[in-house]
Amino acid sequence: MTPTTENALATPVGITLERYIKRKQSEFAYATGELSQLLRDLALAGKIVNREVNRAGLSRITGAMGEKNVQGEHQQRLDVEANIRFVRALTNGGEACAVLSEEDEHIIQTGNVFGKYVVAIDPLDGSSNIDVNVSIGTIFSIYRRVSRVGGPARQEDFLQGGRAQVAAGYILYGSSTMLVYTTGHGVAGFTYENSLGEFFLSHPDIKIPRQGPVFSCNEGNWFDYPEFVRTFLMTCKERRLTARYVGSLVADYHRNLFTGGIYLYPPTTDKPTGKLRLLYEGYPLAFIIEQAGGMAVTGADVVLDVQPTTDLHQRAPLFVGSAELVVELQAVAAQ
Ligand code: AHM
Ligand code: MG
Repeated sequence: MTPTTENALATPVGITLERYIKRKQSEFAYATGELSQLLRDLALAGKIVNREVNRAGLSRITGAMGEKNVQGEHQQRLDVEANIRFVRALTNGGEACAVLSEEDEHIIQTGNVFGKYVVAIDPLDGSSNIDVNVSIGTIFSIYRRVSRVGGPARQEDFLQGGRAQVAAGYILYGSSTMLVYTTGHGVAGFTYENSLGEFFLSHPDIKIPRQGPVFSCNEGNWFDYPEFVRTFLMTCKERRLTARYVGSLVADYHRNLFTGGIYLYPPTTDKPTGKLRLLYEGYPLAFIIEQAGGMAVTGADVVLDVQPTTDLHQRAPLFVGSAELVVELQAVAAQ
């Protein structure tokens, strides 16, 4: 074997998600295979949602449902479809005893009372982009339950705080579909191969650059942003950073993860705690970014250190991305 062939075989790039999860199982805090199964279940639902997203224009599943979700936001058909797919996969998989979804006010008990994990999920994020063929995503966060195994899950299982997450990830339905996740040992990215129906490892150890050229926020809210945010954004412009904003959190986050940059969803006059949800948006994306060498804050405070209240759907401001940019923002916020 030539040295090049040998290197190519040693590097795990190109192995399937299945195989990767199996290889990495020993790194999990509780290496019994249950968390591995949970990740497989999420990937399976992700494949199904990917299929629905891909043919959305053809299968009459775009458009509004005419209903509002727990956040008072209009539900899109695909939002509802994605929610059903993920909850079903987690129910059938058997490892999750409960699911907290953006689409449902209350915890969903899966009936798997012996399941040791709970999953908080935004099944399809970026609602305003669903009908217009722009990238959207799924975000998930996994905890080991603290309630008694054998009984129903409880609210406390979901309110352990960001540092208690055992795994977190997202799926980006973009120009290619990717699954990116962490179990606290770095961040790995998998690209979906449509014709084979498999996720393959494409980005084994993702690190975000310490600095970056991009700032991402909805500048239409400028006059509703607090002073510290406007001060920070002015410095970005003075340094000629580039503005990039898709309006789908996963897409904006994913781009900045690779290019370096900062994503901002600040408090606004209307929404004093911001728009994004702490349990299934802020915490998981903060866990991933820290594992990738970046940072996430809510202003002066580090996202993963924020103590949750009792509101499962609580919101928190989010500033996330390259460490140096986030530290700068945090310093301005603390003044
Ligand atoms: P959603 O959960 O209703 O999809 O809202 C979350 C989305 C994020 O994906 C995105 O970053 C943000 O809302 C965009 O909000 P805005 O339109 O206010 O800029
Ligand atoms: Mg959403």
